[in-house]
Amino acid sequence: MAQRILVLGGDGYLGWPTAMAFSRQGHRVAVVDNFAKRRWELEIGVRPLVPLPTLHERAQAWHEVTGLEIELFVGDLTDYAFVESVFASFRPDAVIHYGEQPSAPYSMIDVRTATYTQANNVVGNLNVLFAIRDLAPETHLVKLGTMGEYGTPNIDIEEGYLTVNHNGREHTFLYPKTPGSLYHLTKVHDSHNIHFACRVWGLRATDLNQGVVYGIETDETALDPRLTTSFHYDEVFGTALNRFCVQAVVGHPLTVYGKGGQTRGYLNIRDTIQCLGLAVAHPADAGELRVYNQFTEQFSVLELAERVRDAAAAGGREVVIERIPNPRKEDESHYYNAKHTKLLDLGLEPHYLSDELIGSMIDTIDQHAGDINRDVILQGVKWVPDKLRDAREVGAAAGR
Ligand code: USQ
Repeated sequence: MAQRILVLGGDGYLGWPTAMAFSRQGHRVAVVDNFAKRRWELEIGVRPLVPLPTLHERAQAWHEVTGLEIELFVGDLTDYAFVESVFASFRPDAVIHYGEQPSAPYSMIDVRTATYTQANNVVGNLNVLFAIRDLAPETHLVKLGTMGEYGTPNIDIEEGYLTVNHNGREHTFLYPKTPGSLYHLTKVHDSHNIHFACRVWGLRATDLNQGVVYGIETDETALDPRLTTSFHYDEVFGTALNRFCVQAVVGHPLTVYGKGGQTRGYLNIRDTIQCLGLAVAHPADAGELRVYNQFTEQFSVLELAERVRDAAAAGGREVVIERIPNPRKEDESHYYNAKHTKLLDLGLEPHYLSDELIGSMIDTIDQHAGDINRDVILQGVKWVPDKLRDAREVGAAAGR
């Protein structure tokens, strides 16, 4: 059944392809964006691999290519008056919330980027919860969380909740979270706020704890070059596999941080689109917070680099792996077993990572090889400032 779907963060890597996919499926779609991502790019001196048209030009191109409309609302989710006006005029059945600062390194640059990330993400999400409560209480919130909320605990990761037996009694809690960056923490705060809104106000929500997304193309971006998505390879906004494919194209050593045993869940951007479709088609009940772990396979970062090195070699490109000092503070060898069956049970048909897919990503990226800026592959953001790390090391050596 056609729904009115509001995509928050609809100018982004995932938001724009998601908006197009729902529009093509016959839903009425509106997107909200304040172009903050385009500002952060200017601030840190990076740009997406393929230059992007403006959001208005993208929507116009979508109309020319498909005859369909995507409506636009330009504004900031931390401005409640704006959020209220969007809800009052569009009256969404479902809200897909991507509208947050998504980069762990960006949140770790300094106090300004850290407090900005936390305020932007947490306040924006709270505004959305209040707008749903007061203007559209039956609306289904589909919120992009992250697998990184869980961190890497030494036990199995369940899908959202953990039942604890304690002194002979039992209770089910939101799964305990130990995230690895101030950005990932914002998603934890959001999850708790959404849980509260469901428990106390009876809202309905689905939290999608998504793994690392890779890929450059969806069915809709492939329709026209103007519909391309925002693909990053720099240290701050690029993510593991996407970065490695770009590095392979320019012959840069593949940048494995530390030992490379960091294991994460991964999924193809096409599967992100599928998962959002499944989440919207199966709304949570009033008062329910559903949680899905949204990824299809898990890899260590070293395995991923080896896959890219081998696929690149098969295409005649020699590239080496370099284990560089880890700019992050994270476990580099750890237990990892995260459940992820609920979306499969709803019908998700994964596009698993294949050598062919890596090869085709490399070929697509190669078409833009001349635009790749090697200088932004490493930008020097560190989780622990050198000064503090040195002081800690001196202290440890002195037995303090
Ligand atoms: N890594 C490398 N080399 C690189 C880049 C990353 O070894 O050149 C390692 C990182 O240290 C980390 C792992 O690869 O252990 C993943 O890092 P990433 O940069 O690919 O992804 P991350 O910072 O975790 O964040 C990304 C998205 C974020 C989303 C998250 C899902 O930017 O929005 O929430 O993936 S997850 O990782 O499951 O939390």
